[in-house]
Amino acid sequence: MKVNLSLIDADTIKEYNENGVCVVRNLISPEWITRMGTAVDRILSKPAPGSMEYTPEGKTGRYYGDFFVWRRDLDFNEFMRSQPLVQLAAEFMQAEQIRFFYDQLLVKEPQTAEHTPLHQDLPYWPLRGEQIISIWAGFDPVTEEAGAVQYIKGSHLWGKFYAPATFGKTSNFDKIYRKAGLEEMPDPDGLIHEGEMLHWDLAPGDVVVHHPLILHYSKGNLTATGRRRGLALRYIGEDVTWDDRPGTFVTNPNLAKTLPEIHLSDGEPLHGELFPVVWQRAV
Ligand SMILES: O=C(O)CCC(=O)C(=O)O
Repeated sequence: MKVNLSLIDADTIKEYNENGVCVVRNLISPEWITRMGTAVDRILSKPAPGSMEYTPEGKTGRYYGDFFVWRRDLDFNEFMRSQPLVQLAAEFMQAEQIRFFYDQLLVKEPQTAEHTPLHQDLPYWPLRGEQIISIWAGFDPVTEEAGAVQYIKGSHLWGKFYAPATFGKTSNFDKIYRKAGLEEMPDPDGLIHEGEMLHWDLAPGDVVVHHPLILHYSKGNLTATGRRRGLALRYIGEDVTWDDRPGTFVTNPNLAKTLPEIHLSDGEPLHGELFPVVWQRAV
């Protein structure tokens, strides 16, 4: 082990390697939960260019998506750099150095019907490498009825790399993703039906850690009043390089115009202020 385990044990890493996902309880302090709840509401009240409203107009609820929020909000910035999160990423990936790839805010307000489609994350991303991890944190209690993310156990090992699915019909991402020319997922509903699904009820403070190739989705939030404010934090280790293939999410012009120009060539390790180093192994 390069990184000593203090937040998880070797069995948790084994479970993650086999299943592609696992839960870590009680990671985030109540102070951070309160602070981030307020920060999320601030973002929701002032959507920015590049943010997404996935719920069609006139429908109940709200499915809101946003990317790279840390760049415009100090609380998000400090949260993604906070000790338990970066330490957890380092322990799972056994990395020398951790960079932050991006954060993705995924809020489903009560009575939101929209599902998150079944997908793998890596086909959306301009990345190659093994040391890539997502930590999904909720700032409300999360249940299946409120839209807990559900995972097909072990699907990260299927050797599949399916075309990205767009989260919302008007997001403009579909045109981009078609450029990737990847294999379409044959029958998402069938895969969900036949697969062994994993999900957890979460208390604020719990997080779910998932592999970039695991198939996952979520239903709407059908509760009357329970919010589901989730934030997916993506961390990478030193083995990750830039993949310049077409059709990744950063090439969406709506998003690209909110980001600094990216000067990374194919095969290059990530660097620069857009992907900051957030943890370094002590020598
Ligand atoms: O929060 C959701 O509904 C989906 C989350 C997700 O797709 C992710 O974290 O990669």
